[in-house]
Amino acid sequence: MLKEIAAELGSGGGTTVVLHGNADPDAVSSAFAISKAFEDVVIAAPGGLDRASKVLAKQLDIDIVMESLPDSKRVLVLDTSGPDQIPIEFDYSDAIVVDHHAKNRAWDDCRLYYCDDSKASCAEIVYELLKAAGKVPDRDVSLALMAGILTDTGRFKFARPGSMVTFAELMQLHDIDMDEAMMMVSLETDPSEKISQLRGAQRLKYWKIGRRIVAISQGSAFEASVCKALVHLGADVAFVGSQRGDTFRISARATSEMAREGVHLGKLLNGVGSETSNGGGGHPGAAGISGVGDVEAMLNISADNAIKQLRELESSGDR
Ligand SMILES: [Mn+2]
Repeated sequence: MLKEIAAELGSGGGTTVVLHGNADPDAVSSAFAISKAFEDVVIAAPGGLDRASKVLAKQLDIDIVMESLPDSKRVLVLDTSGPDQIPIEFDYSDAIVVDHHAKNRAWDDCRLYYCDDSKASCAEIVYELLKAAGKVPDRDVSLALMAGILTDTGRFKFARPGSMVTFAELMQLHDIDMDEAMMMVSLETDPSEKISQLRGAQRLKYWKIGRRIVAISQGSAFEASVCKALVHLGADVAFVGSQRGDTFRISARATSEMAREGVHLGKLLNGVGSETSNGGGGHPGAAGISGVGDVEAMLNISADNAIKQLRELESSGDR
């Protein structure tokens, strides 16, 4: 079907590429590749771009229409799992949809629906589409597609063999180094966020349980980001909280190794929440709790619970 889509895009008359809301680098790079490979293509992101995409679009000079859909002969929807991901009304019965998320019946009525959910990114499919059209991506397009693959695979953490093969081919095509591709997707942290991280480190308290370290800290903002910073510094489990009036908010993070060993911060904070009649929960490695109370007391209760769990893990590991 990619050959058919390539032929259609190459048949003239103009194409509007439509992207999902808060479009990510995978969506933007896929659209950019199409716009360079075929004539008369306009990229529309009616739901705006995310922060990484804004940087990418600026670096590579990608023109994107934000508000309405321009009038074109055909519409190509990229990287969008369903019509509800596009925050404007439009008639998609005549649209071509190319996606890599789980197949969605909501797209059944469109003209052509190509969905390859074995691909980790839309960029990989678009690269195949370019090949089907006999087009070779230029250096900028290659860099963009690499950025798309990097973001959608969580920098290869969730990559599949195909992602690596495509990425390697793109690297070779124009002699692009890994660090240049990485640069495309590394965002500068806001100075105020950096300061919160530094302050968090300054106010840090920690406990050592066997080989593991539990850390807590208090701040006024960016709790989740400070948590991640503390884990980078060496904590295996970190809780960071802030107080606003009589309410508090706590973020928690654990290394993926801790989560694999059985630590579940979501359950832990849920327990802390029911102990103190507050709401807490989340995932094994990332969780949060908020409510009325004293943040310092809540941080200590959370740390106590984590320390207990780690002691249990230690002793079961000894056996
Ligand atoms: Mn994607």
